Amino acid sequence: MSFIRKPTVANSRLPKNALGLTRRDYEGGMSTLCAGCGHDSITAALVQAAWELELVPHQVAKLSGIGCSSKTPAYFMSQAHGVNSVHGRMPSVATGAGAANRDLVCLGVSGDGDSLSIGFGQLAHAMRRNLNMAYVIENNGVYGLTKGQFSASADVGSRAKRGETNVQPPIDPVVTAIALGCTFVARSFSGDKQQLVPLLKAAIRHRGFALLDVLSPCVTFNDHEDSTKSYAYTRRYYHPAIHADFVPPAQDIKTAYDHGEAMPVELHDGSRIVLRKVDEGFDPSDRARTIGFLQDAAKRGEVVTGLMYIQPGQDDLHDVNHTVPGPLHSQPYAGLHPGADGLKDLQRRYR
Ligand SMILES: Cc1ncc(C[n+]2csc(CCOP(=O)(O)OP(=O)(O)O)c2C)c(N)n1
Ligand code: SF4
Repeated sequence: MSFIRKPTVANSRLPKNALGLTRRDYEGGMSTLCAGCGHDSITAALVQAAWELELVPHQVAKLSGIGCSSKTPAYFMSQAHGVNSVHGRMPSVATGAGAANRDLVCLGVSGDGDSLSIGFGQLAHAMRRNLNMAYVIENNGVYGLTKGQFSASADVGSRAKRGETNVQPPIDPVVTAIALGCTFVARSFSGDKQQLVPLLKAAIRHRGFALLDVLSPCVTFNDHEDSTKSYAYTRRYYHPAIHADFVPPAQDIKTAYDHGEAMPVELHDGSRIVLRKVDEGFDPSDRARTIGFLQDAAKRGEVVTGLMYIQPGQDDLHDVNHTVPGPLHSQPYAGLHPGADGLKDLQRRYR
């Protein structure tokens, strides 16, 4: 993983969170991505979200596959655990980490190529199992690292930098995730930190699988006028369907949703995501209507953003499988093996 270590310049005036950590403590190495790449803005939002959530660095696992986007974990929370896995295989690595240590905050960052092409099957099964993780797709419509081929999220008619036109219909990760039963589905834009940070915080606090699709323009291969994943296109057709505020449990929650058409959704730790609907009738708890709403908007070429679907309180992978409470490393040794007699019994059953 290529990164340059950041010089440590101490600034005692930086505000500290309840753990005594500053924002700098949530940063990682210097980015080696192209200047202006949307992925770097998402890194900045991740740093802010992690600092504000007071995440304990050694209790966080950052996971990714392969691609420019999958380099992101090197650029934030350098004190956390990090696995840059194989192309498209991050969900199974995350499943192993999450199954072995249920106390870990699993944070996946990947690309549209990594997630929707080679890794599509893995992603679908992680959602189906309601693995407790936040999964961010840094969606630029191309394979950035391998120099700009169309990915599975490129729109029909979208043109590559060299002029060829994409003819394959795209996979929309948001519609797909809602249809697959994912319990938290949101979309945002790398250039909208105000919307992205609360969505990231809610995704991390959601128990179960949280998918966050973030439009993240590739300035080198896909930021020209024929691209529907460029900064100009996204800014023009950007359509927030919902505004989201994240309210941690310690705050006076009531004042945050006193006015207007607001819908507070309580997450398992008592924090809330307060949703203000921009679109009349949009309800992020109505799966079928949300899919119809998104498909109509897609026909108009709109990029709809916000929390698209949420179903809190569902059983996650541990609840469904009745796993032991606590991480495996804290289990008494005797409970981790069957003992000599138990092993003989087991062998007898296979004879
Ligand atoms: C098994 C395998 N196939 C192909 C590659 C080559 N490869 C590396 S990154 C990548 C695409 C990454 O695209 P995306 O996930 O969209 O990320 P981006 O670089 O655009 O952020 C490909 C095809 C690989 N590393 N491994
Ligand atoms: S090639 Fe594209 S995706 Fe990769 S770092 Fe450069 S701008 Fe970002």
